Amino acid sequence: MPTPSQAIITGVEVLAIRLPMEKEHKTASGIVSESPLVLTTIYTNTGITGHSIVFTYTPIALKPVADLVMNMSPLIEKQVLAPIALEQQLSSRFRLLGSQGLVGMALAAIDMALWDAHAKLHDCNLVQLLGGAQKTIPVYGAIGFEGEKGSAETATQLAQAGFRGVKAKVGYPDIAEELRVVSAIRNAVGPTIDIMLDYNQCLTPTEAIERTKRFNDAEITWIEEPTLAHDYKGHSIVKNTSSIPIQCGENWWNTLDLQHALDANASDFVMLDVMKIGGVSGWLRAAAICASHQKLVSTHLWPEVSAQLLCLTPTAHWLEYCDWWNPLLKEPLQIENGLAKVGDSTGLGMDWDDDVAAQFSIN
Ligand code: SMN
Ligand code: MG
Repeated sequence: MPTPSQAIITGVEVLAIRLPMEKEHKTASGIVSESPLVLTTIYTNTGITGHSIVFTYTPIALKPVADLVMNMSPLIEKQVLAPIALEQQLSSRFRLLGSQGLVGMALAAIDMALWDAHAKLHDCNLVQLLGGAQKTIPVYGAIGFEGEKGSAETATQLAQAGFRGVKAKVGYPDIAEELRVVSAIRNAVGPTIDIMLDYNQCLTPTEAIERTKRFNDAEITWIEEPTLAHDYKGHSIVKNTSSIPIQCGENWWNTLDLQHALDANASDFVMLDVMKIGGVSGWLRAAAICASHQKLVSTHLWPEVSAQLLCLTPTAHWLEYCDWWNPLLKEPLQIENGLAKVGDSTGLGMDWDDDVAAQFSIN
């Protein structure tokens, strides 16, 4: 068998699936009612394969992203399995077209599958591969746009399940209702559990300034994406007037968006999305930038690989829990006592059950 440094990529396979969700996720900017997922497998001459999963938010983008990943296959076939080198090669290859949006999703699918194969070749997970160790990572659960009663009920369930925090979708048309939702959540979870609020970009900066003032006594850990994700100046104006920290980042594409947002002083905290930031390679660069700016880093979706990445992130903060893909995964993230526990299995934690994938495949 070839040694890990002699591993050669022999092929790529892609499966597009539409995984149903147990409960739809309502936000101020739309409802997520299913998970359109692209499942990528990278084959090597060692017999080891790499897996990754990317989420396209809407089924409209599912087939195009799957096709893009497949079309990228000739660019990596017959090459040595070296994730960092290949990421640099691919990103220069896409400079003319650009590497955000659907292309960015496909590049992240390739990058994560390469890292998965690389870790498996070394018979370890990503944390072990890169010399990290298990950290204490508090986990919060999500409350959708569910009104006063629904939000309080979900908050109670999350608190009973041991989550250390709860994040509620907000952006209600009536601010009085919004304040009632937040106080119902506080009553439900008690004083020791953190509460975060997520506007999903639905306010203007002026509205955001008005609303954030109203929460001053509510002990809110952060206010997320109050205005458009790429309006860094708008976010910095809100941040400068808010006594509650501002959280942004889930919609930043690649490390240059992060750099521009930090240059504009747009956010107190940073929340990275492993797909949009550029896979594992992009995350590692982003983690270094955040460390040098002393910015606390939380995660967005992908709890399994994100828990591993937080163990490698000097300024690790919170892990966002999301169970949408659990029916597909062989080993969903374990949470003990409200803390994320990185398992002993090899790779990134994205291995799927073939029968479930086949059941929901659109290929
Ligand atoms: C979110 C995630 C996925 C889909 C819609 C909204 C959200 C979050 O903003 O923070 O998890
Ligand atoms: Mg969010």
